[in-house]
Parts: sequence; structure tokens; C-alpha cells
Amino acid sequence: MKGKIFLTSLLILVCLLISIQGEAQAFIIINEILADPPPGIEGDANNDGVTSSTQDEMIEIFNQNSNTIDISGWSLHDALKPRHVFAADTLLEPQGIFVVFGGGTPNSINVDWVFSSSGSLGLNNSNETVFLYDIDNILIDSVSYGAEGGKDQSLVRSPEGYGDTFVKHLDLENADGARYSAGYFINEIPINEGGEGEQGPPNPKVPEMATIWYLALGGGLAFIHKRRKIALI
Ligand SMILES: [Ca+2]
Ligand SMILES: [Ca+2]
Ligand SMILES: [Ca+2]
Repeated sequence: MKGKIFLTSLLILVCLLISIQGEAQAFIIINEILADPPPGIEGDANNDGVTSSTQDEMIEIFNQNSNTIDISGWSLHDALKPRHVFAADTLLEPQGIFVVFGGGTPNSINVDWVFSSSGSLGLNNSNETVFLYDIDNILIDSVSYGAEGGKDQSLVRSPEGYGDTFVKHLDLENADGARYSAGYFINEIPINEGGEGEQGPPNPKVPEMATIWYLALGGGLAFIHKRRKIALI
């Protein structure tokens, strides 16, 4: 009898631990990629007064989870090589946005931002893949694009932060002519911008065990997107 009680208790404990582990998952995702800053002052994504086809390139990442994630030592790569390594003590708070610019002297952007640690993001305007790796070089997210990356605007999840597919920024609902949104969402206000979400962010997606491949066919776009789950700190 005692053996049965022990086994039953053990089973309950295991189930409880599995449940806790299941909740202790989080996603950091690549949300927006500006490979081809538009010409003129409109292309000054890093807000330093100068439009540069390289320095104003931008990658926006987003923490979908409700827990702070330590992204120290994580890295962004293009198809060729590492382009940025996140510095020590870099924490991404719940529903927080982090922006990496190619270079320049960004200012007046009310979110976390940095220059690429290599001095360049080196984003091809077409036929490029952007990878996000964690500190153990495990692939967390990747986004591939073709010629649609070279249309004087960013490519962005629709809806921002949570969509499974990417669109050209002008095609984003309520974009209202905006060609990119470096450090903010068009339709939702992340917590680290002082908002709680105009529409309220949907619940984080349920992690899937296997790598997920997405193929977005709308508007002639063809993206391949992989996502992996990560453990919380
Ligand atoms: Ca480029
Ligand atoms: Ca600039
Ligand atoms: Ca944005």
C-alpha cells in the first residue's frame, strides 16, 4: 500500500514538474527587419539626422513572454557571419523591444537600442537570412526574405510582435504610410514604452516541440521562419 501511495505521489510530482516546465518557456522573436532604409530624411531610422543605407539598417527583436529574459551573449547573424553580440547584463523585459542599428548615433528612441557590435548589420536588400542565436549558439529564430526586402521599407510581423508571417511595413494594418517602426509597434504599445498595449497583446503562443516552418504566400512574399523555444532565466 505504501508503495502505491509513494508511486502515486511520485507521479503527481512528475506531472507537476512537467507542467511547471511547460509554463517556463519563452519566445524571443525577430519582429522587424529594415534592410533597405528609404531615401531622404524618412530613412533616418536611427534618428541621428543622417540617412545611411547601412547605418540605418535595423533589426527589432521582441520578448513575447511575461518574464524577463537575459539575452547577454546572444547574437544576430546575417547569412554570412555574426553581426551583433548582445552585451553582458542585457535583459529584455516582458513584452520588451530591443533594437539593433547598423551604426550611427541613435537618439530620442524610447526603447533599448544599440549599434551592431561588428559595426555593420550588412543586410542584403534581397535574398538574405537573419538569425538569432542564444548564448549557447542554439538557434532561437530566423527569417529569410527575397526581393521584397529591397522596397524602401522594413519587413515586419503582422501583427507586430505576434504574427506568424511577415509583410512589407506599408502593408501593415494601420501603418498609415510608415515605412518602418523602429522600437515601437504600430498597433500595440509594449510595456517598456510605458503602455500596456492598445489592443492588449494576445497570449504567447504555445511552444511547439519541433521546428516550425512558415511560408507566407500573401502579396507575393515568401518567408521561411523558424522558431525554437528557450528556457527562462
Ligand atoms: Ca541593405
Ligand atoms: Ca541615420
Ligand atoms: Ca516595429
